Amino acid sequence: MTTQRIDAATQKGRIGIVHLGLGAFHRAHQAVYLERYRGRTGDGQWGVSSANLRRGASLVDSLAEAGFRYHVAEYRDSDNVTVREVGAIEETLFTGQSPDGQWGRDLEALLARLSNVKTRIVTLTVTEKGYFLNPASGELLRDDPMIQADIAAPQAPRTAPGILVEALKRRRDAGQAPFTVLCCDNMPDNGERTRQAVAQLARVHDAALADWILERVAFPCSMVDRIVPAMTEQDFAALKTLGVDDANAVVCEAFSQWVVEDRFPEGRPAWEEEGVTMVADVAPFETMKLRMLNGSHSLLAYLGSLADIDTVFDAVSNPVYQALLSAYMRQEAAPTLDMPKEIDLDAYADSLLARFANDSLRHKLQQIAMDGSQKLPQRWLQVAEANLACGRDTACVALGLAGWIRYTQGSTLAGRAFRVDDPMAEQLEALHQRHGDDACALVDAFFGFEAVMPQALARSEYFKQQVLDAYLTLTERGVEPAIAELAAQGAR
Ligand code: NAI
Ligand code: CS2
Repeated sequence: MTTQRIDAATQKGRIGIVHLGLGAFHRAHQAVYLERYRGRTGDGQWGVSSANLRRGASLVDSLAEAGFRYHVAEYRDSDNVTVREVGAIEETLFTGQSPDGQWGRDLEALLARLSNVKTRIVTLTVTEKGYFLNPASGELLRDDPMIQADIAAPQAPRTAPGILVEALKRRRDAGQAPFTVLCCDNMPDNGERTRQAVAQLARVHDAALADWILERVAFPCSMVDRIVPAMTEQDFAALKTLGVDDANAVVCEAFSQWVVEDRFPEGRPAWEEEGVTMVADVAPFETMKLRMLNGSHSLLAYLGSLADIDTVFDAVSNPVYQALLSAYMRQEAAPTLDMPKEIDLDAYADSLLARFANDSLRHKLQQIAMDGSQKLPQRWLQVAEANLACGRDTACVALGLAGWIRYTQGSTLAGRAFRVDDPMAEQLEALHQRHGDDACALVDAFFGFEAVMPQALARSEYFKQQVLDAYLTLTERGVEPAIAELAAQGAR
């Protein structure tokens, strides 16, 4: 085992960035870029205040107790790891619901930090569901209880959009310039979606504020990429063998990529000096990654879970699944992409298969399967829509969608039950309750689920039949025969 140790930069600085969503990815991606930047330049103006708005008070408090320093183990493979101590986070706050039922323990501290003119950038990793947008229409979910609470009490916001509205209101009322909002979640056009969520919520009470936000606040888009699985007991044990006993540590792959739309009117760190790609238009990179990497991840997540497979590594170690990913990436995802000529999508597909085969990451399929209703439109459904419009193949997405439909029943093919972790889990369960014993009616009901299914796909009788055929093969014969059937069709 080759281990490189890198200590955190010594000096603390001034907070210039607030992050919403203190999760594993933030600690392994944005904070690492800032740590490297600060260690190399000594530039102390971009310290981070990180807040958790939901579950996660324990991490907030344990990081504070550790002086806000933690470790990131970047695995090239199981024999080569870099252990980096990160100190870029200089404050942690919790605004979610405490055990006593109260909300907003540190809300005023967060709003004060956001209102401080030294805060010039706000970044977010609150998961795709944290923006409270209808996945198909992009409209704010105004009937969601959390959004309803923010509408009822805008000065005591609970959601990310609500916090941004109140903070921007305070900045405008004080005659101050706004901060730049940089979304780092896996959504297409993520900056614009964040902008829409914030402006739509602001408009409920204050149209002038909504207009000010639309005119004055920059919401650049970004594509983010680093595989950062949720920590397991084995991960912590492996770190201890490296001499790292840190409850706040995260494990990830060595690969990291960040493509950012360069629109920061209030200034930003010189991220490009740390390998971040600053561009005018992120869309091609974002679409490529969401469809090729994340679309492949979701194929493994639902089909592998139904077959009781535990991790990404376990799944791609099976040639049947590897062949499915290769077919999906090269024959269905890649043809829908419009990339700069220097981008080799075949080589990109090969690189993704190699990353998925990293034997040191225990990336649970169940984690990737979470929130499918929020993920599948940009990962698969837009791929199928584009291919149908051009008469190209849609068999892989059809099989994946059949797998997701069966997955939302909440059990593997062998009958092992699990909880479906999705903000729309209740509506999805109701479809199974109503149609579960009639595959045709069930698939029809999912095609009528407008919150997820785009109209153009919902109207395609050909695609619906393809999904039904895949569903019947899957449920009657199993996952690998269904994949084999798809391969056989492709060979015909
Ligand atoms: P995590 O579970 O460690 O952290 C999730 C964070 O989101 C937590 O801070 C949680 O409190 C917050 N959150 C969840 N629901 C929320 C809501 N409704 N409102 C506000 N905050 C909410 O997950 P992780 O690994 O940090 O991933 C978070 C996001 O980062 C992903 O959803 C994805 O968009 C992005 N990402 C993750 C990658 C990974 O490999 N883990 C890679 C690339 C992007
Ligand atoms: C994964 C992503 O959980 C999931 O949905 O597909 O978090 C994936 O690990 C990252 O996008 C990789 O950059």
